[in-house]
Amino acid sequence: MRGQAIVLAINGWDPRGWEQRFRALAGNRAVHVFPDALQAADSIAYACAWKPDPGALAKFPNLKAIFSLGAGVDHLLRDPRLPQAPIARIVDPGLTQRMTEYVVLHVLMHHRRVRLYDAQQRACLWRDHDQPPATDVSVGIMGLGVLGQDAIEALKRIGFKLNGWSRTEKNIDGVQTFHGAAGLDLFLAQTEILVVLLPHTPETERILNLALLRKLKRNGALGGAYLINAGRGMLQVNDDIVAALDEGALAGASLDVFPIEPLPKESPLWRHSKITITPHNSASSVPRELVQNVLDQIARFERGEPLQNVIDRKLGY
Ligand code: NDP
Ligand code: OXD
Repeated sequence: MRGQAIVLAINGWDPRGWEQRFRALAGNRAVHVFPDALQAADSIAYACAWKPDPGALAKFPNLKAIFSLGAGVDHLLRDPRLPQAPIARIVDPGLTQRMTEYVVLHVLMHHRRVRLYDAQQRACLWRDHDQPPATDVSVGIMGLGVLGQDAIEALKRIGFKLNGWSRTEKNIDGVQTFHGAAGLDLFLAQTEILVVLLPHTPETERILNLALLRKLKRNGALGGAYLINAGRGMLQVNDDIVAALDEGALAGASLDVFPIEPLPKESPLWRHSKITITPHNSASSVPRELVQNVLDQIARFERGEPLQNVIDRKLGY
């Protein structure tokens, strides 16, 4: 007997690797790709999606669950016709490890002034600069979920002073934690390197604006404040980041995500000397790692066990 079918609805990534991997591992379960899948619409029970076209998933009347192929779900929730099936997101050790690598890389890049030494190398300039120890430098993580907490463990090992901010109260060993609107200013005032690992929700949209960036600690051991955003582009106001860099509220920024992706060629962010850009790949979703994760979820669901990592639609993450 054929298992209940899957539809892959993927935009913005090459779907071929996902299709091959799902077909290789799905056993007797049919795997269809949107929009061809519409011919078999009634047989589809599971949607595995990344940035599906708005309204696409509503065309499958028997959907039982929706799987985001990434950790974030904002790409699904923006669809006003999204079916009411439960939505599970990716939580996976490989993806988490990638994000922690990115965070450690960029925190150390700012901490050890790599961009400055790059510029000096281009000018054949041999000049040493004061280097505070990590134990004197405060890193603040916005978003203390799966990714934020894993990054914290790696940063802790290096010795940074750690602050964290989340929606609800948290207690994390070795971390000074803050939460909610009431805790935000105090968190920022004690943060020199701000690492953003928040989801995009109505509450977090445009949170990284000039007023917020001006509240970061500029007179700490590093002598300036730095921003690392690997959460979502819709959290940041591009013009405000440039303004913060130009007026000195920020000394540097690493940006992996942007309100419009790919980042348009004419954006001044590309050419700003204090900005480091990566193409939304701090923790890419990799079919060879993640397809089995989703198929395990489906197997669990069909055994009558609860899905894992189901998001709260009202909260938006
Ligand atoms: P989680 O859901 O595990 O954690 C989200 C964290 O954000 C929680 O600590 C939550 O607080 C906090 N948060 C949510 N809303 C608010 C708010 N209004 N105010 C303060 N804190 C808030 O998510 P993950 O850690 O797995 O992933 C985080 C995000 O990283 C994803 O949503 C995605 O956008 C992004 N991401 C980016 C990738 C990339 O390649 N650039 C790859 C993977 C993910 P609380 O704990 O109180 O609920
Ligand atoms: C994700 C992403 O949410 O890659 O996983 O952005």
